[in-house]
Amino acid sequence: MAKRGAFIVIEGLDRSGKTTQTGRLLEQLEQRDRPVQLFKFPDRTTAIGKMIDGYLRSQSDLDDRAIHLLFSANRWEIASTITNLLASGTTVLADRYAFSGIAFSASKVTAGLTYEWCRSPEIGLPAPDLTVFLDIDPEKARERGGYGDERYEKEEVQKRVRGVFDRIGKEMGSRAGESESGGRWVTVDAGHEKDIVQGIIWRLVEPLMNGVENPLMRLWE
Ligand code: NYM
Repeated sequence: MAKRGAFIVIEGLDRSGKTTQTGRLLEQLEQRDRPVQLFKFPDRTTAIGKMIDGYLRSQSDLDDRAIHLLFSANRWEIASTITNLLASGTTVLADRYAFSGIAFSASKVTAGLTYEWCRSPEIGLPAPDLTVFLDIDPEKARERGGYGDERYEKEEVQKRVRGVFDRIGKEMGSRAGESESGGRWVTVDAGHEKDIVQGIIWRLVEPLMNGVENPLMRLWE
């Protein structure tokens, strides 16, 4: 039977170099024979994505639970496309995913959303085979030219977000780096030079390039 495509997620704190690294990885993947498709979350082009975009730019205000569910719905509206692409042998690369959804919402101090509540709407999404988390000390990230103007782009928020990502990583990695239904989670120090980070990511991704034999799992199911 033909192997399915691999599902690779790149997560990271703001200013961790995530966009640069995702772009470089996409280029490397495109040089291979296998088809590859990139998804970026939030996908700001859909109707839901436009609401998210307005919220992130502070053009609109939304209830903390409502925006959390919109971020999640923005993944669910693409979930079946991802599943079908993987089945047809396409490698799928995602710039952020459910883990950002949990980390950013659970970090909102005044909202009081629990980790479990934030995770709940993400349960059942297609599970990545590999998640690379680009970790950077928020102080170092700030020195890289400052945060932008969008919501959450502040050092104290990033510190809390980093704490939640750490929790997710520990939970995912609790079975010797291979969680039952969440795939492999690898934290990479994004404080290194760009080329070094790129090399580390490629070594993790390359073994998945010939496709994956095991069936696609669903997150936390
Ligand atoms: N973000 C992203 C969330 O709060 N929840 C989510 O589910 C996702 C996918 O949106 N600061 C936040 C993290 C970022 C912001 O992401 C936009 P980007 O990668 O800067 O476009």
